[in-house]
Amino acid sequence: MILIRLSVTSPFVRKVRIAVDHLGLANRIRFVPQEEDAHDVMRAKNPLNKVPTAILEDGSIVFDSPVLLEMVDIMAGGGRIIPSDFDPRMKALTLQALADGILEAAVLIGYESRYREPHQASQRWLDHQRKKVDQGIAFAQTLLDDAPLHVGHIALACALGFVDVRLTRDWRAANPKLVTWLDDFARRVPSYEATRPEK
Ligand SMILES: N[C@@H](CCC(=O)N[C@@H](CS)C(=O)NCC(=O)O)C(=O)O
Repeated sequence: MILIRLSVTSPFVRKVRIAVDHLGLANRIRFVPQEEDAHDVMRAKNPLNKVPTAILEDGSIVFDSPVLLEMVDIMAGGGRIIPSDFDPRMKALTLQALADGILEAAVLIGYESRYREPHQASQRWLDHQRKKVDQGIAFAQTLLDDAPLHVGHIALACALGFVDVRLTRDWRAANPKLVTWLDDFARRVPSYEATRPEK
């Protein structure tokens, strides 16, 4: 059994939870709840100290979320959520990279107040990261496709969900196509609602 430390608030872990559910791999991967790893021993296996990190059956460590999505895709036979052909593969991976970039910026905005004293907070730095979030979301709207569910879709849905919960930034008014897309995603992928973190 492969172990992954569960964090109900991490959008990067959410990506993996959705992929595992979609690919029917719940019997091969266990998300370990925080109570079973109160001292964060599993996270510490990753020298970057980040989740998601997986511990394989032989004890080896695999991270980060794009790599784990590749891992579960291969476990499910390959070509399931990462298309095999060049064009659709590049599109899916680029959308995933964009969504992950939005997430990294959003996470850094949160860390500004978590890890720095209020008087140290830099408005210039926060604006720099917010610009990435806003520009990233606007660009994502131009990359939408009708392809079967892939890693780009999963990452984008998790990024928008995280912006809603953590930044309370109104991306909807300027991006109506994305609103429709996300509603449709939530309908098609039941694990999206099931993994929604509380505000
Ligand atoms: N690029 C990584 C990002 C993972 C990440 O930033 N996870 C956050 C939680 S949402 C974390 O563990 N942060 C702790 C830290 O940065 O020290 C991925 O895609 O998995």
